[in-house]
Formats: sequence, structure tokens, C-alpha cells
Amino acid sequence: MENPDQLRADTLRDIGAAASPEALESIRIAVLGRRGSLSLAMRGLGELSPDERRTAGAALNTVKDDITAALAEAGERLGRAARDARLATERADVTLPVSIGAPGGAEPGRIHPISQTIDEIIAIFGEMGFTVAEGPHIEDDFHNFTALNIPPEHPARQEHDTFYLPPRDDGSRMVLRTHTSPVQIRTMLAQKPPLRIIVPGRTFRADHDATHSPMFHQVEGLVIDRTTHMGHLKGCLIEFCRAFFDVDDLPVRFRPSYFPFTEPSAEVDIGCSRSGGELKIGAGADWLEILGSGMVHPQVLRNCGIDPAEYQGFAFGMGIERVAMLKYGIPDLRTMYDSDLRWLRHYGFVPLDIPSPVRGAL
Ligand code: 2NM
Repeated sequence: MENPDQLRADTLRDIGAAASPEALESIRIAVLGRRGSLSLAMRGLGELSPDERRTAGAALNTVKDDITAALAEAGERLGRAARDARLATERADVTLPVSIGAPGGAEPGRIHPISQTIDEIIAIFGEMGFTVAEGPHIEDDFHNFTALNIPPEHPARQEHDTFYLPPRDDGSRMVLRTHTSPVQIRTMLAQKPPLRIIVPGRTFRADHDATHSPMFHQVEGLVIDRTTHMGHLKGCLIEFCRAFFDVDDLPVRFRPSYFPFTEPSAEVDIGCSRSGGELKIGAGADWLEILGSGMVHPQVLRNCGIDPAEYQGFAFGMGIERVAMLKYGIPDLRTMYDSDLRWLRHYGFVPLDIPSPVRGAL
């Protein structure tokens, strides 16, 4: 065989000249492979005397280490070059319009109508100065019920309506939040007024039929300041309804109602017509319920360390699935979470159709 130094010099030269990972692999096989020149040389050591074997073995091992290191280094260099070349050719201009079903082009994914609707609602309230707050899906009894002035015997607390987790060591049971209101509670406990937040997110109720899903989405909102009053509630929610449904003169009606956590409470209806079996949002003979709302109950404020003699606030809540179905003409709630691609192609939104207070209402 060649002497070890010659083998090293020749191999390192070949490695330096290798122009592709494949060429590098051929060199590795020719030298270090089972029948490679270095492997054969190492096998030949058995014919030497012990002394000679020790010297020659050490030399061959050094050569092997040097070649192995050079192969690794060259492998990285060629890998980097290949990656750079790919990046140069596979550049994507994300500002280009998306061509749906263009021949040879990949089909873009779709934004789910629930995500799109949440983004639009955030854009509208964002313009009014609200920020987004979030919190855990698993809540304790205090944040989900007690702080909200929901009494111990209230039907909403029953096993029948609420998903309870197995008891903890102290016997208490956590719940899957039944509304996003516990996030308002957490916000009031953690921050000082003035507050202006909306809380979009998943909620859970033990209810499953044509118009109810055990998991659904809500957006709730909360405003607290020294002089906040029912007029602010009305102005804010009228503005929201008109922006969301993109109808400037949309009739909006406030109907007295009851919630344990607000006093007074009002349900919010928008005008519509149902003539000819077709639902049309806008002026008409009929009304459609969209939101629940009210002035935050003084006891709720007290539960959160806010003095009701100093501060007042309003809150509201709506179901996202319901307003998404109304706005986008989706007839069946149960299709929402089927992950059916044909449904998503039809009802989904093309990415980068970024919602804004103006465009979001389109
Ligand atoms: C609704 C309707 C009315 C509400 C109240 C609160 C809190 F935490 F401030 F007390 N959060 N959300 C509220 C009020 C929610 O949903 C239909």
C-alpha cells in the first residue's frame, strides 16, 4: 500500500476538491469503506511483528482520524452550499397575490372561518382601543363561577352543563371554563382600572346537538373606568354590530335581560328580515339576538378588589360560531370541526387576506 502520509495527503486533496456530497461519499467508501485502502491497510497490520504493528497502527489511526475530520468538515461545507443554492432558487415572495389552483402551483391553505371572525372582531375592538387578554382553559370554581356572582346552587354549575375534572387531593374539582369571563376576573384581580379588554377563546359546555358544540368560541369584553355607564355600553356595541356586519344603518335593539354577573343586563338584537325563508341582516320586520351585555355587578367588582363606589364598568359576550355562521352564510354548526377540505376550500379564507376594521367587514 501507499505509505500512510501519502494516503493522507492524497485523500485530503481529493476531499478538498470534492464538489458534491456524492463525490465525498465515493471518497469515503474508497478509503474508509469495508474494502477501502485504509481499511485494507489496517487489516494488513496482523502480519507485522508486535512492535511494528504498534507503530504502524498508531500512524494509520492518526491518518484515519484526520480523514474522518476532513470528511465531516467538507460534508458541512457542501451541505451549507447546497442549502444556500436551494434558498436562492426557492425564494418565495410573500407579497405576491396567491394564485388559487394555478397550474403546477401549490394550493394555499385556508384560514378557518372561526379564526377569520376572531381576527375581524379583534380588529374592530382594537380600533376602539381594546387590547386582547387570554387565560387558561382549565379553571377553578372561584374564577369560573364564584367571583362572577354565580351562586352555589345555580344550574350552570351542575355536572349536566359543566365539564368537571376528577377531584384533586383536597376534593375540589377544576372545570373546563364555561365562558371566557374568568379571564376578565383574572384581569381585574391583576390590573388596576381603567381597563379595556376583549377576550376571545375556547369555551366548553356539556351540550351537543344541531346548534350546540361541546367546544365553542366566545369573545367577551370588559370596560372599567370611573364614569363608565350604560350609554358607553350602547355606543360601543352599536358601533361593533354595524362594523362587523358592514351595515351603516343597521338597527340595534337593547332588551332587558338577566345575568348573575351584570346589573342591569341587556340582550342585543340586530334588525333582519326573514321573508321568503331567507335571512337578511339589516332593516326589516324581525330581530336577531347577537350579544349579551350589562353593567358589571357591584359584587363582581368587590370580588376582584375594585371599589364599586369608585369604579363602574360594562361587559358583554357573544358566541363566535353563531356570528360567523350569520356573517358567512354557513348553515350547519356541525360542519365547523369536521376538518373537511372541501368545506374549508368553500368557507375558508385565503391567507394574507389580512383583516382590518375596513377590509375585515367585507
Ligand atoms: C356576557 C353577558 C354579560 C360578562 C361579565 C363579565 C365580568 F367578568 F366582568 F363580570 N365578563 N363577561 C358578561 C356580561 C358576559 O356574555 C353573554
